[in-house]
Amino acid sequence: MTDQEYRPPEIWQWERESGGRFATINRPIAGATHERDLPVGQHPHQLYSLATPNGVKVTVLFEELLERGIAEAEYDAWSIDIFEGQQFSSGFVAINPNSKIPALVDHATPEPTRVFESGAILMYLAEKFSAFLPAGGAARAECLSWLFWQMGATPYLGGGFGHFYAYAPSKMEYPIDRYTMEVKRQLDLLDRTLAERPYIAGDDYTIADMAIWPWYGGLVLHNLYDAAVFLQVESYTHVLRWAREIEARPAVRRGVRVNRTWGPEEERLPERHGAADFDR
Ligand SMILES: N[C@@H](CCC(=O)N[C@@H](CS)C(=O)NCC(=O)O)C(=O)O
Repeated sequence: MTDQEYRPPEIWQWERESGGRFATINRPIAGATHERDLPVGQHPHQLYSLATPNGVKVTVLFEELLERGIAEAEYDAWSIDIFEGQQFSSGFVAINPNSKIPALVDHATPEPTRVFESGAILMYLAEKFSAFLPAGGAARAECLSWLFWQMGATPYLGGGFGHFYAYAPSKMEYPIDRYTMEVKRQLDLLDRTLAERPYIAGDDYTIADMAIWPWYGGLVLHNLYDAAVFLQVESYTHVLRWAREIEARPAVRRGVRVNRTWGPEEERLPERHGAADFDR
């Protein structure tokens, strides 16, 4: 039977051998699979993450805060191997019941505060340190609008386009067409916006840029999903300009390395516990 001829059964059954890159970690049930506590370091902020685009958003913000001289933003970053199922440990599920990186625990509060969902973490830290998020009015509304745009839009890029174009065990025209259309619309939206302003929410670099850059910067600069030619990313010139400028920031160059467990040895930093770790 080809994919086009698939007829869903009356009741869906969990087919463990369904194939695809995420077949080993995808499950239809939430909750922990095994007992294991998380390590805790010395800094107020304990981050449990991986250098995927969603993880990089947060490590870039931490490094930007430190770059501004905000020493209270020091953090320990522990890597969670999502392909080994570490997001399903009892310790991780206790801080993120949704079992996805990134997750943060702030030990500087009277009781430890857990924060999950990258957008919530960016907002929590930006509010805590009054940085990279305008204090009020239209500027704050614009920044949060784009932050939440990223959280809602990018699943069409990652879970939709990336999954069917790059990861699915067989290529199907219908979903690839549907998600390519949407991703190109998103890139055009960003391009038109960045034609009129230096940063996504206006004149200032904010957590909206930090949320959007790892995904759409990855597409236009680093051939994410091996799709640069397919999507003709070179045509989005304003996105390219913005992405290159952000990538050149020292804090961003550090942030992308944190919790990176793959790629060239000199770009990896599986755990980060202090500024000196980058020199090793
Ligand atoms: N909306 C979430 C998405 C996080 C997410 O999808 N994380 C992925 C890695 S980029 C993950 O942990 N996947 C593991 C899994 O699905 O089991 C956020 O922005 O924090």
